[in-house]
Amino acid sequence: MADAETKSIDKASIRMIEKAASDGVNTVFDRAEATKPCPIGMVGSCCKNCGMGPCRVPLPKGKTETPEEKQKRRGLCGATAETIAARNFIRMVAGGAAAHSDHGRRVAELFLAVAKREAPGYEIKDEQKLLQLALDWGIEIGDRSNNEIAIDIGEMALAEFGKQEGEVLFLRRAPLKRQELWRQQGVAPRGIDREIVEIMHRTHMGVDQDYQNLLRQGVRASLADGWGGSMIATELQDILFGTPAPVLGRINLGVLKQDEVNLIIHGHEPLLSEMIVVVAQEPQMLELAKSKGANGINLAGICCTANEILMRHGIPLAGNMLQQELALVTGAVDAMVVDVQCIMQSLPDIAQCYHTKIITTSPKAKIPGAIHMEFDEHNAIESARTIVRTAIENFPNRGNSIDIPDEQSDLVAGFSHETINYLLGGIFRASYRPLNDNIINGRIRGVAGVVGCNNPRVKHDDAHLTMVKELIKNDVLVLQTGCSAMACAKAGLMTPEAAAKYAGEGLASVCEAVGIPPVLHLGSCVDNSRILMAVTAMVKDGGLGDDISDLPAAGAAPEWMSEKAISIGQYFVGSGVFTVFGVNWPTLGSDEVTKLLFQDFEAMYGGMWAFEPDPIKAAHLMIEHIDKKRKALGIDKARERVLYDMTMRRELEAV
Ligand code: NFS
Repeated sequence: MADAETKSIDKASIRMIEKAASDGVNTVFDRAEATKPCPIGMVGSCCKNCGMGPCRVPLPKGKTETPEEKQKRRGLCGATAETIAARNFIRMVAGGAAAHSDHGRRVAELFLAVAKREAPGYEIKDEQKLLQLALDWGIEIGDRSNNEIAIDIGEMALAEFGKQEGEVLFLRRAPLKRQELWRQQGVAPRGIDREIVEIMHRTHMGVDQDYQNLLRQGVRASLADGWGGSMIATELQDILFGTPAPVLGRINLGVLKQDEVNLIIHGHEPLLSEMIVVVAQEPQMLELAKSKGANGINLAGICCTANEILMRHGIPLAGNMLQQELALVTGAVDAMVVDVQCIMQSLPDIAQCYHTKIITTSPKAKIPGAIHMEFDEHNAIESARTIVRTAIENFPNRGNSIDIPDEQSDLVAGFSHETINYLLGGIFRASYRPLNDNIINGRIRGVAGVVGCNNPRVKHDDAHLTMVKELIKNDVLVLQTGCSAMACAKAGLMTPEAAAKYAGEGLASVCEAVGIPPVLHLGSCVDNSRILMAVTAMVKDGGLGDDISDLPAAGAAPEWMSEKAISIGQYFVGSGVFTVFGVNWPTLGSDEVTKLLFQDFEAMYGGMWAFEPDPIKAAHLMIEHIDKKRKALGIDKARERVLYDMTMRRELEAV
C-alpha cells in the first residue's frame, strides 16, 4: 500500500485509505496501482467494434510517420486511426447521453404517474415552474388543474425521447443565434433516443468512415443530452420535488454518526431518495431505531443523489465518487442504498468486511452480493420504509472496527439558475443584470463551469481545488456540479466567507455585497443543464454579445472519468463554450481528430475542447479565453481600470 497522502488531498479520505490497508480491504486506490491503463486504448487507438479485432493502430513511437506508413496503419476493415478515434469518442458521448437521458426518462415516467395520481406520496411542488414549462411548450393552461396540465407535460416529455422528426423542444430556449448555428451545422437534435441509436449505427463496422461526419453526430447527440434528456430531468425534478433555493449543508465522512443509524444514499436518480428522506423522519421509524439502541436515523449521500437531496433538503453529503468505498471502511454505515451510475462493484465485497448492507433498487443495476429491493414508484413509501427498516435493524450488528473521521465542512448549496436570478437582482427585479453589469465593469472577470468526476489516476480532489482556487483568485465566478462541487465544498470554498479568503478583490466585493460564496453549487450532473440556462439568461439580459460563445465564460472537468463527462463537455463545446479536460484525452491517437476538436470546432461552434492535466495551466487557458472574449466585447479596458485605478478601488470597498 503506497503512501495514502499521495492518493488524496482530503484528510478524511487519507485516514480511511490507511484504515482500509490495515483492515485488509482492497479499494480503488489499490486497484489503480495494480491495473495500469492501456496506453493504446487510452488515446482512442483500439477498435473492438467487431470480431475481426480488436485492432490496435497506435502512432509509431519516437519517429515521424511517412504518408505511406500512415496509409497502412488501419484496422482489418480498413478503418484509419482517425475513424477509430472518432468512433470511440462518439461512442463515449452515446454512453453518457444515454445515462443522463434514461435518468430523464425515468423522471418523466414518474412525473406522468404523479399527474395521473398513480404514485401516492409524490405531489407537484413547484406550481410556478409547472406553468412556466406549460407556457414554453405551448400547453393550454386556462382553468385546467395542475394535474391535467402535468399529464400533457409528462406525455410531451416522454415523446421527446422517441421523436423521429423535428427538434428537441428545449432547443428553443437557447439564444436565437445559437439555434441558427445548430441548424446550419446540421446538429439540431431530433429525438434523444434516435441520436444515440444513430451513433451506435454509424460506429458499427463499415458504416460512417469520415471522422468529421462522425464527430458531427457526436455533437448532435450531446446536444440531445444537455438541451434534452438532462434538461428534462432537471426541470421535471424541480417541478416534482421543488426548485432548489439556498440551503446550508455539511459535507465529508465526518457527517456519519457514531450513535445513530447511518443510511447512505448513493447513485443518481432522486425518485426513491426523496421518499427515504420523508420516511426517515416518521415517528415509528425513529422509535424502531431507539429500540435498537440508536439515537436517531442519519441520512447522508454519495455522488449525485447526494447533490439532489442536499440541494432540496440540506441532507449532508458523505463524499464524492472516490469516497464510496471509504464510507464503508468507517465501519459505521448500516446500509448503503444505490440506484444507477458511478456505483462500484466492489461495494458488496467491502461491505462483507464490516456489517454494511448494500441494497440495489433498480432493475437496470443489480450487483452480485447486494440485496435487491426493487423500487416501485407506485408504492414508493413502502419501498422506502423497507429500506430504512433494513438499515435500522442492522445497527446492532456493527463490529468493533469503527472509525469515523472528524472532518466535515459547512457549505451553502441550492443555486438553481432561478436562485441566482433572485439573489443578484432581488425578488422584485429578478434578473441577471447585476451579474452582467459586474462582468462589464470588470469586477467579475468571467464565469467558469467546473464540473465532473474524480479519477484515481490523479490525486483525489487536488485538480478541482487547485483549478477553482486559481480561477476565483483571478475574479472568475465559478459554477459547479457533481463530484467537483463536493471536492470544493469539502475545502470550504462554498461558504460566503470563502470570498474574502480566496477570491480576488473584484469578485470578493460582489460576493460580499450579495452574500454569496465565490463558488456556487448548482447540483448534480444532469443539473449542468442549469449552467446552460444560466449562460443563456446572461446572453438574453444583454451587453455581453448575442450568443453563448460571446460570453467571457469557460468550462472544465479536471478529474473526469465517465462517459457522461464527455457528453457534458461535448454539449458545452457544441453550445459555444471553451472546455478543458484533465487526466488524459481519448483522441490523442489521431492528430486530425484532436485538431478538429481542439481547433477547427471553434470556427464551427464557437466553442472547442482543450486538454491540460496541470490544473493551474488549465485555469490559465480558461482565463486567457475569458480575456479574449472580454476584448472582443470591448470590455477589457474596464477590467484594467478595476485592477489599477485607486478611485475604483475605493469605490469597490464602499460596496
Ligand atoms: Ni457526474 Fe454524478 Fe461524480 Fe462523475 Fe459520477 S457521480 S453524474 S459522473 S463521478 S461527477
